[in-house]
Amino acid sequence: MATHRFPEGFVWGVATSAQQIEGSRNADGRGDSVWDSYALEGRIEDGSNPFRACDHYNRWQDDVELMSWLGVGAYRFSTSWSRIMPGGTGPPNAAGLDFYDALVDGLLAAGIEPYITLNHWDMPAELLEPGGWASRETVGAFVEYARAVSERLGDRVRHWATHNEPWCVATLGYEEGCHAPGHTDPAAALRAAHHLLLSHGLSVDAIRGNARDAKCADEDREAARRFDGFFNRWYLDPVFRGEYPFDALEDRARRGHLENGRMPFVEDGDMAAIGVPIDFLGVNYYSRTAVKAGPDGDPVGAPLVPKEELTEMGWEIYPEGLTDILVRVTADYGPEAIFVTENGIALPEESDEEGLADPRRVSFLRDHLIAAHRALEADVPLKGYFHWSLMDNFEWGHGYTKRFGLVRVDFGTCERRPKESARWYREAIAANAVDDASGDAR
Ligand code: IFM
Repeated sequence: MATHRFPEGFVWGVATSAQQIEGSRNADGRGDSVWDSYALEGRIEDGSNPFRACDHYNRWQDDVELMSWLGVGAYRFSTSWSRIMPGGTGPPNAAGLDFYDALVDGLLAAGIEPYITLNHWDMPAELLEPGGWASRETVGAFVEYARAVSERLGDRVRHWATHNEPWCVATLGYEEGCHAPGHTDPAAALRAAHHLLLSHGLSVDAIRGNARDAKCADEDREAARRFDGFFNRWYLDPVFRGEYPFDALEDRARRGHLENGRMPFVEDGDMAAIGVPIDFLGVNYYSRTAVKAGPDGDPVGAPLVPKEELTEMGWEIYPEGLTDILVRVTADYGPEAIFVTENGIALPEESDEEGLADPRRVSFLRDHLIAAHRALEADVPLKGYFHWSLMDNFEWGHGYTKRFGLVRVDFGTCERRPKESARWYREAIAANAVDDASGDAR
């Protein structure tokens, strides 16, 4: 049995997001978010809504205690944009800021470092009026929001991320329509992507000012390039190289997604603003995607032969991909530091009497941590790992049908109970190491 020991100071964490756990929809001046409106339109698979979720807004102290018990050194959460800027613009809602102020203090008192994400998809519903992310006005609104949060919390929070998985916001929200706001307009999705990038670049200064411190045939290879161009490089190239990937731009032009062959919404100075140097890159990894060339050469899903049963999301379990992506982004973009900001698995409700046995999550965790360790051995500047998620929560369009938590949540009573995986993770954190055979479920 080999033991994979992590470096001194490696950050062990768990992650959540505001809309997925907080609930308290209209408490203390909070306004509706685009996801509240989307749920009200009846767009969630199980007919549910995030209005109560895990009731974290009222139970955050219990959740900090849970994290202390786990032994994590860090907690990645998001601030709710619509709690802080209820109408999208105007003065911040003091009660909203107070909530996060108390949470940050509670975390720090427990020795847990807060890692904040400003946009984990819950934009104020009012901002849809001018077009949501498809409108340049949203850029300014986001910068103001980033300023307000960092002004209040920047004296204690050192780690800030602007947007979580911007591809999901732009493509799923504005092109494919399966995420809020549910639009299906590829040109709007390109605008949304640009405004997300620009608001990232323009808010970095505001935050810094406030915060301390398989072998493929050629056509399949071509399809993979196209997929990667829009899924990954469309966001990474502007941030690290100050330009959109030329090949991906040509693909979009060919598909008629540009406006008269151009992107008129890119203004002078935008790309320099987007390319402002960053301190760390957050990588969210769940699975790999295999594509092949469709009839027109564009990427379509390719069949895979998974080694084991797919997850509840229908995703393959492929730990090797975590090593690959970490090594690749290091080689291609040379980030100063990388965190795995999300990695996790949705499983069916546990069938044992207690409802707490989740052996597949244990082996998933173990295998992905070993994959992360391999990346460290390959000189990837990996500084920490955040498991998604601390607890079962509202999984967007799927409602409460997908459970990602280390901690089980009874959605009737909101009672929390650590699953076996939480106990396993706790031991790995305490040892700062993972053994190959530990928790073997197969
Ligand atoms: O729950 C989501 C999270 O909000 C963003 N990343 C993927 C997770 C699982 O689908």
